[in-house]
Amino acid sequence: MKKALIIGAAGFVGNYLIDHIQKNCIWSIVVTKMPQEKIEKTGIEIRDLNILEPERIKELLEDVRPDYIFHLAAQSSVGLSWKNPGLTVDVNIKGSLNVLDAIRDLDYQPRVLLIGSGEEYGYVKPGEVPIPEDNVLRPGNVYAATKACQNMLGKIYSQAYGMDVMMVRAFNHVGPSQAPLFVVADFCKQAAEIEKGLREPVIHVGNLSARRDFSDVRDVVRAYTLLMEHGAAGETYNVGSGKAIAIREILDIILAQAKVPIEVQVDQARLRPVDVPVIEADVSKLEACTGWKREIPLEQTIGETLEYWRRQG
Ligand code: A2R
Repeated sequence: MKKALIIGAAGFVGNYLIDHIQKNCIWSIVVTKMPQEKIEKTGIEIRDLNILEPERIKELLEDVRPDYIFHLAAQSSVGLSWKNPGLTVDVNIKGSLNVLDAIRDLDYQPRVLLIGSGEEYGYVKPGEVPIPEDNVLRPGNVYAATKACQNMLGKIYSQAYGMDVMMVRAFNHVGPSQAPLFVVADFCKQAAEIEKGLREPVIHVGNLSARRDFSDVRDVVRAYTLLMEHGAAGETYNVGSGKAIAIREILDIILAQAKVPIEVQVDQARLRPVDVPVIEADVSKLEACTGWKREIPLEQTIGETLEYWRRQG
């Protein structure tokens, strides 16, 4: 039986990746989390790991000896990357390098999937959409720059040391339990609180014209496991829906599903210093390699995310 290691599994995606592997793959699962985090799952082995401690990564890998490594650990918020660029660089670049170096020291070669971001493409020109993997990278924020760097390091380690490292660029993924730092969760939380009478009937929003490529997190983790089985070393794969949608349209879906009338108010504090007008993935490489197709429509994801927030508190 193959053994999968998920580094950084206590986050939003890790939770869904564990569920997907348990239901669909005949793999044993070891996961890592930060010491202060909690993972409430059965049937998996749970370890503590901070990827800024290289010796601990080596000890863990030598002990666990995984066949497959999903590297999810990251400072994953664009907003926080403006406020704390140093931490974002440390975790997303130095932390990922620590993981790669520890894998390089092993006496065998596990398969590795480094999770990057569609944000790496940054300032995309109109003629470049949908964006293929070999598009020029023009990162527009600190988070994006660190993920672009992680991608380059993965490629370099694959070429220079013959390591079995693959990279993905995941576009926006959403679903129940995502932190309200991210736009869909933020809007759904506000809408649910308005329904409960906990706040005035006004949703506070940032830039509504930006177009982004949103997928259900369950479609995204399915792509990750398929790539682990079928992807090629040194390659980068876009993971997204292939269809950009304006944040305004997302908001309209939420307002249509809300049980009470809600007013929309643009809030200056929510406008980021830099924003990129359109990001949309070309997912043909992923589809050709794995046979993956998007399965869950956005309306369903938003409905379930709204339900999740209605159940909170
Ligand atoms: O920041 P925390 O305490 O929530 O922990 C996050 C964890 N993490 C770390 N793990 C090990 N060593 C570190 N130095 C370290 N710093 C942070 O990585 C969190 O539990 C996990 C990432 O989960 P989320 O922030 O919920 O990200 P999500 O949405 O699961 O995204 C997974 C991957 C990331 O690489 C994103 O950049 C990409 O997919 O989109």
